[in-house]
Amino acid sequence: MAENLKVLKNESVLQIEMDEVFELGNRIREDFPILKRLVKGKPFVYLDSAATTQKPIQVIEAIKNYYETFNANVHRGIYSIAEEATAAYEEAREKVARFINARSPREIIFTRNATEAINLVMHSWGQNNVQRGDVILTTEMEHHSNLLPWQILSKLKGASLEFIGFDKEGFLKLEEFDKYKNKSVKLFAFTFASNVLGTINPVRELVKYAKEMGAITVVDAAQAAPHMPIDVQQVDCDFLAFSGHKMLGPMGIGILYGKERLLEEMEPFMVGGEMVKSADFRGSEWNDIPWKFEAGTPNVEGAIGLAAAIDYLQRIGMDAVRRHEVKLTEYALDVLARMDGITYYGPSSPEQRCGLVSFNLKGIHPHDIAMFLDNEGIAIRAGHHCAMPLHNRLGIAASARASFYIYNIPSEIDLLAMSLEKIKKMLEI
Ligand code: C6P
Repeated sequence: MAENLKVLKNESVLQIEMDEVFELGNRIREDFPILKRLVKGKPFVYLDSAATTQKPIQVIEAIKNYYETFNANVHRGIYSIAEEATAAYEEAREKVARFINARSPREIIFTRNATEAINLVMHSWGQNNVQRGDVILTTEMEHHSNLLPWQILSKLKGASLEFIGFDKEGFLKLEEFDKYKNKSVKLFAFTFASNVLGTINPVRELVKYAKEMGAITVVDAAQAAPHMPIDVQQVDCDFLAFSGHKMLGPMGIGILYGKERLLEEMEPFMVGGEMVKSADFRGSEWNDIPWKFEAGTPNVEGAIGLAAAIDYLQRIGMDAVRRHEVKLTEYALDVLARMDGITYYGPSSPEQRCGLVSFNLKGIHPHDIAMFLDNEGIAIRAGHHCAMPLHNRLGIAASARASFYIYNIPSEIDLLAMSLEKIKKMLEI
């Protein structure tokens, strides 16, 4: 079926030179078995990678190989396959550390997902460092995962929760930081890239603002780590969270990066097996970092799958991944901007956004758009994308969202555009 999509190249509704984008997308599509299936009898067009990405055969095989040849619990057994499993689990940690240029694998904690990583910071750092009268600062463009934990912490501690707003183009209003210069801001939590607006925030600059205020930084990189090179030493954030399933890896594995000094000082998030050096009936001595934060049997399969995903991405190169998405986004914005009745949200420059476009079509609810598109074999997301306050700020209840990854090609955007035109014709809008 990938063939059908390739053929469309010459029939593009818009003639933009996209050879590089076609080349990467077409070259790797073969690695993704799911992209060969039909949906409703049509070639499957997957435009929901911001929710979760599809998995290449190399990741599926790595997990299968683990279960077929060295499945065992880690850090416990002293027999061969347990040592092999432990080595693979710890190698995955080293790979993640290199992927984001952490100083040491000790700064990498395996969690279930980005959500759990942020909750870990809220419990283990926030509960012991935030006090009555302090300010917890975040932004108006956060996913619920980087908002609700701070709502809870501010209530528990009597701290005030404050927000940096965004302008009409979807950029943070940096001048609003001035208001907080003389306040006791303890923590600034913000998204690297918005899952609705697509905006890529000036992370290095935001970290600098936070430092000037004496606040620690929590960066939600769920929509950034899969899509562009990230260097935590250069960004200089204190914590950074992301999920494996949004970057070709399996579900149930996520990452919390934390600066070693902070992790050393923090109390564990959960307690139980694995995370202690010794225990007696009345007390226990915590394990070293990062294991202090990994209570219970970890997701070994997830770590191994994530390592295979990182290998895959690095073979392509994160710069090439980013270039591919910028071009696809440029193409999508161009196509959508030419259509009557479409409003899209976020920056107009593809260089300042990640590979997703949220939009509305006048006269039709986003859920109906998504249902209609499903009949055409096209998967997009519709709703509030777990960012209800952001949608309130935009003055809308919901949006439709098309999001892209390395396996997408411009002809899929053409199909999206043609199907949207069909909806308009059918509904006479
Ligand atoms: N956004 C989306 O369709 P988890 O669920 O923990 O893997 O990721 C949470 C999360 C945190 N921050 C941002 C910016 C996100 O986009 C997400 C996940 C998906 O937009 C699922 S709601």
